[in-house]
Amino acid sequence: MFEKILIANRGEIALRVQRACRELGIKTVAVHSEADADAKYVMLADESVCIGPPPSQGSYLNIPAIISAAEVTGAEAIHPGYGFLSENADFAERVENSGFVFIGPRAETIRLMGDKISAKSAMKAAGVPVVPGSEGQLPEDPKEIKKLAEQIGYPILIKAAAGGGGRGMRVVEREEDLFPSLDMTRGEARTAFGNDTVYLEKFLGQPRHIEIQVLSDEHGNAVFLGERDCSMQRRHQKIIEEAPAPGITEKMRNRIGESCVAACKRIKYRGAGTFEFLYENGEFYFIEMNTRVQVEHPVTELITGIDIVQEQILIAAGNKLSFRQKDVVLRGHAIECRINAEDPFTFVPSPGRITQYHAPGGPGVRIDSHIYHNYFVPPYYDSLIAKVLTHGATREQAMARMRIALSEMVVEGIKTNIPLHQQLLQDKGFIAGQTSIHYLQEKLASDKAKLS
Ligand code: MV4
Repeated sequence: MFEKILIANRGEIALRVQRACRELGIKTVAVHSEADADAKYVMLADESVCIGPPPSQGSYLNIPAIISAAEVTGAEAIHPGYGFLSENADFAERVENSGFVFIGPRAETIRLMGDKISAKSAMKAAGVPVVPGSEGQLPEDPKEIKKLAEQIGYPILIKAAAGGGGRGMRVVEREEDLFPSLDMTRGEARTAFGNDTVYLEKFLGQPRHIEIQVLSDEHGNAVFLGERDCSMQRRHQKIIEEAPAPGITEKMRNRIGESCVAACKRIKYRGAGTFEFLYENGEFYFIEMNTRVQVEHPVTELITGIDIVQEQILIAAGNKLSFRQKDVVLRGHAIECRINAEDPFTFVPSPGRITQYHAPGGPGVRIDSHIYHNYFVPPYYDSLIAKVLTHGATREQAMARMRIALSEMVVEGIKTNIPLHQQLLQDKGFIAGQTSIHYLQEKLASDKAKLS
């Protein structure tokens, strides 16, 4: 097992990874920007290294500074958390070439999944159901492209191969818009990603976003840990996640989960991973795979009792998974509310000093947060300040516990989206379950219309 791990991240996930290390008896190195010098996870780490100025480009994205920090502290492995360098194949490669273990998949796997066309074909070949569309790159001949679009059937969605997470997409409703839209999407992709490769998919109008969590070791063992429903989002920022996904039967779960496990084995996946699906009319369609730990991983931890971050570390150290699929039992229901430092209805970021902080507690409540009384939320990074999670025997109990937790939570000095969460926990559609990815946007628009 490793003796010392460097955590190449900040905020709540830096603290989360640190706690996993501590439980495994591993020493931790925090790296931080000048803006995070007084952060809780920096104080609590065994060692800390300042790696650069506040903007991420010079610090949390500064590969040489992070590798130097690992060298001077004698860390053996690097945990990238989520965001920042977590899905950067070049970083993973440089970490390993410098003699450290990257806690995540091999660089080549990250690269495979970073290209959405190659990710999709790998998954399709492994028997994972994918969204119907162009297979591989588009043909050169415009007539062929037109024919392909017709076969897929309008509306279609043009996606950039280097996109993902909602960047580089365009819906095409009618054939006459096909080529202008292709030109625009290619141009934007070239500017944004330096890669203008695009592909086509059938556009799904009202899908839900359901994802499967997997763990896969270097000895050919893989398991799935059920699914999460992440449909409650705005502009590709998830705000509430839950597990299990409402309305998904055990039979459907096992079928899709087993296909993900088969894919892990086929590509020799290493570590924790998430298969993202769109779910519509009773069918799952793969869209992307995330090769990192995700923000919402704790909802899965609450219903499985498995510590996903500890498992990532154990797998990276070369261990075999200590349990099998039959040992994975889903218990009850879990919900996560992402608490952001932002205006609850305009979504404008609200950094600044927290002048009062009281965390909720009680049965079935978990708080993952790095904030504290008098903490200054810096303006340079994303606005997530806490994840409030509740677990209950049923979805109703988890929701009731969430209402109580939100009512107990006090964050003053900055604005937060707690009032939005409180509204959503009273919302008939959300309470009924199975809402689509467009639900929140539509609710916000209709609430606004009612006000005027
Ligand atoms: C789609 C789609 C509809 N049809 N693909 C957006 C993020 C990226 N991960 C994939 N995305 C979508 N792909 C087809 N064929 C709708 C979305 C989408 C979406 C997906 C998941 C979560 C939120 C979303 C919000 C808008 C659009």
